[in-house]
Amino acid sequence: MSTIFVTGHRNPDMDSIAAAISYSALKNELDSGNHYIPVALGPLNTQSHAMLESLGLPDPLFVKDVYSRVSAVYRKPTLTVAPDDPVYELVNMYNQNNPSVVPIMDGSVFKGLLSIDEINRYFLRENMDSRPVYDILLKNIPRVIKGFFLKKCSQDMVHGPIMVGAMDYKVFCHRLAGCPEKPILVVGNRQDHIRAAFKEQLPGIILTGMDEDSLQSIDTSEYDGFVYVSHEDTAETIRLLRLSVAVAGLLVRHSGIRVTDDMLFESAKGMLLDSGVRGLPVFSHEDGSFVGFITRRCFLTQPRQKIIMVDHNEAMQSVQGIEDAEIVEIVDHHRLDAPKTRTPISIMASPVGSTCTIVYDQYRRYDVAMDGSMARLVLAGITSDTVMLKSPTTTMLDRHAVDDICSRFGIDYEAFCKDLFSHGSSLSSLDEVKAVSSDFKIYDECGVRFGIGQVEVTTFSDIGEVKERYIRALEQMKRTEKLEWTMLLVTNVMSEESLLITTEYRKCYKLLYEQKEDGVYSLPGVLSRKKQLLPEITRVLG
Ligand SMILES: [Mn+2]
Repeated sequence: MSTIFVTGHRNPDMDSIAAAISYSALKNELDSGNHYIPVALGPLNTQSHAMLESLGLPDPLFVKDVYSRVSAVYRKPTLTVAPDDPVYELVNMYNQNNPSVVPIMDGSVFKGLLSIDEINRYFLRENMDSRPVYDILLKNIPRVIKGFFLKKCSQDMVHGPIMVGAMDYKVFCHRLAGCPEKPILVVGNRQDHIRAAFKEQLPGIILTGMDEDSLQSIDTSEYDGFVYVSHEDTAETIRLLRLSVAVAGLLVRHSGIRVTDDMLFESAKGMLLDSGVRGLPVFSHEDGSFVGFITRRCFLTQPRQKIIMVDHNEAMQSVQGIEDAEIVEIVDHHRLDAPKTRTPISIMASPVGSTCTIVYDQYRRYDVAMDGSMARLVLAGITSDTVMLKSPTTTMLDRHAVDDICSRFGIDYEAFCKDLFSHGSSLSSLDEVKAVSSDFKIYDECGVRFGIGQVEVTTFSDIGEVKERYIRALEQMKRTEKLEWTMLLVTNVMSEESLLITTEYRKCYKLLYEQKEDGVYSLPGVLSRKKQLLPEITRVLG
């Protein structure tokens, strides 16, 4: 079961939002093996927001990017050890489960990561030239060696090499005297040896092969070290004693490499490979807490977010990190300039007036019934993109889809349009800076850099009272973008005409449009910036 994002383009319009939601619904109906989620790459415009609200539909999920991150690959630990745990337990974990790494946790605090390398290093270090010296936690001895304490000492930990008292008493005394460090003694039932060890105040004595009677005769009153009675034989006692060292002692200090769960897949992979260790701990980017670890195995395959592109097909217009994603389908009505895909995919592209028209056709093709809100949403997408079927991009298929939806759901199309565009509002209700900048395009023609914004309204009646502040916003835009000329095409979608608000420019007098007042021209029948206004501007500049 994969989660597949269905996304429209950046700066989403009504068609993108409606297509993402209605196509997700269709796909969820057709394919129960995956979960399709409509997403938006930015804030919704007022039209889309109002439409979703009136239909009682939730806003699509906002997605910032789809880069592959550590969060998708790191492992949560199933096995952990405490700093004091004996190496014996760690070795058993490796024998039973062969984990890649095992975190040392002091309660909920992360202390370090252990791997088979640290265990190997411990045994290698132990078998170097010089006689090994051990730090042995008293509490670990009964955890590893079957037996009991005859006497505990005041310290929690003892330090020293291990020595066996198997030799002749005189030799033993001589050896003991020659020891640079007092040893932990492992000895059988040899009363002379034991008394000498007490006298020398060795850090600890482990007795092997003792019966009850012999134990009775041992007087520990003058001795400061510990006495442990092992139920194992001497060889086994020594083997286990070496494994009762605490795992914290195995830890090697790391170089301070810090991996967080929001890190990019490729950079974390590089960090792990460069580090030369088997695993690196991963911390939450939010609160810094330890969440898990990464090993090489985590990077064998890159997890890719599956996405369906609707109402666009170019990477530039799509979600950030699309290069990391897997495009599984495209549903669109724009020119084709799609990214290369790794596997064959479905592309439903057609030069119709809106992507929602293609979605409508897909519902018909698979014989899936639209419910009332999905039908109205699709209708809104078609209506918005074709400007109520008036735009030159409108095709028979768009008209047919509108007719069919309206008749099946008893929708009064004129009233529907009025309602949809009523949220386009008037110039006085808009913020002039946002109105100028939200859909602003910069052009360079005949050596002149200029910009044209476009905004949709349902009335021009307030132009007189707002003209000055819109011109000020255009002047500001001209300065910030270092342009020579800035304009705002104010389109009345109800009456199919536009006004052009413009900054002062020496060639304005050449415009063929009727000047209504200073800086405002009337453009009857003009709806498209690209197809209608731009050619006139280019002519004036030429
Ligand atoms: Mn569209």
